[in-house]
Amino acid sequence: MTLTRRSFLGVAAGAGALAAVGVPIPALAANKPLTIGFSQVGAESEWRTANTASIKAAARQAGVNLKFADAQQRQENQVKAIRSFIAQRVDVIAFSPVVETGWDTVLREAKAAKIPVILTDRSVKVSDPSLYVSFIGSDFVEEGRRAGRWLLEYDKQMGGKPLNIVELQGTVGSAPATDRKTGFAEIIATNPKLKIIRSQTGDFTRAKGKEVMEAFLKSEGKNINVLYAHNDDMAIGAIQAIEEAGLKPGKDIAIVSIDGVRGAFQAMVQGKLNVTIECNPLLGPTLMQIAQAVVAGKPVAKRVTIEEGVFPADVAAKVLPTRKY
Ligand code: GYE
Repeated sequence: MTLTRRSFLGVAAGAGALAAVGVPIPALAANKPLTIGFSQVGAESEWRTANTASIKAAARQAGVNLKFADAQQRQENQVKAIRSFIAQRVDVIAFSPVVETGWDTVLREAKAAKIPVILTDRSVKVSDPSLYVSFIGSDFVEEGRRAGRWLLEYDKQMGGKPLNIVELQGTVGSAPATDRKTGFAEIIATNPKLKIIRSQTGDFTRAKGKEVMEAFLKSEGKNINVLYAHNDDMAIGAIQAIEEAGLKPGKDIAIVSIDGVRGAFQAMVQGKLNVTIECNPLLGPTLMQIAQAVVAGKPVAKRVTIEEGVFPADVAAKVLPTRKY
């Protein structure tokens, strides 16, 4: 079942989906505060900082006892954190998986311990979908498509000329990197004049975005017309590299990126970034609602998606004061 965040509440109040999930959940003793163990990816981006703040604030507000672990972008740290949550017998385990594969064993351990698992932000590829009860997060393929559609329009405005694109990918093996690449490629394939000439990971960080963009500029120089960055932080790092190479970001090289963080809006106001595709990190309140529903034995949606927009540079100054992250 696919739901938007707005429609989620109605469904949580409905009846009977827990049986479909297949994990028998022990009832919580009345008045005992809910304990959630949360394993976060790391602190690699502005998006992630906002996501962590949202989860911590929502837990406080809901009176949830949150055990928070930062994995520093390493899967092995997440596996350790999940095992430790199992040993501590938390009520719910939630995590944002660094990469998509390699989770079957540890999630089977959680299931054997009868601890429900909720995925936030990023998805996993597992052989048995009953290993998690719900996945709350954005549609990353659609975000990639939105970036691609923006570029088709930009190309029209440029008179339909051929455009050479360089791509800064997110973390290798992560759902947002794989899906944002796929969605973008699907759309630009409809215009043979749009070509990706270089594509490499910048691991979702500013420092690596800058470093990889420097390498692209060294080998391709003025051949580059467009940068597609899988997140705003890498775009912001790349902007610095472009300026240091004596070129104008947003003009000599058009830049499209994803997230919609404050730093991206500031770059757009300065004319250095052309568009950001929104990816909403404020998942905390929804996570708390789903976790509470699960332990109360109420039905929850297997998939909760988030509604998001596209913000081109010409609306940036107006929208910036209203941004919450
Ligand atoms: O786009 C990026 C972060 O998983 C959606 O992770 C998230 C991505 C986000 O590092 O900035």
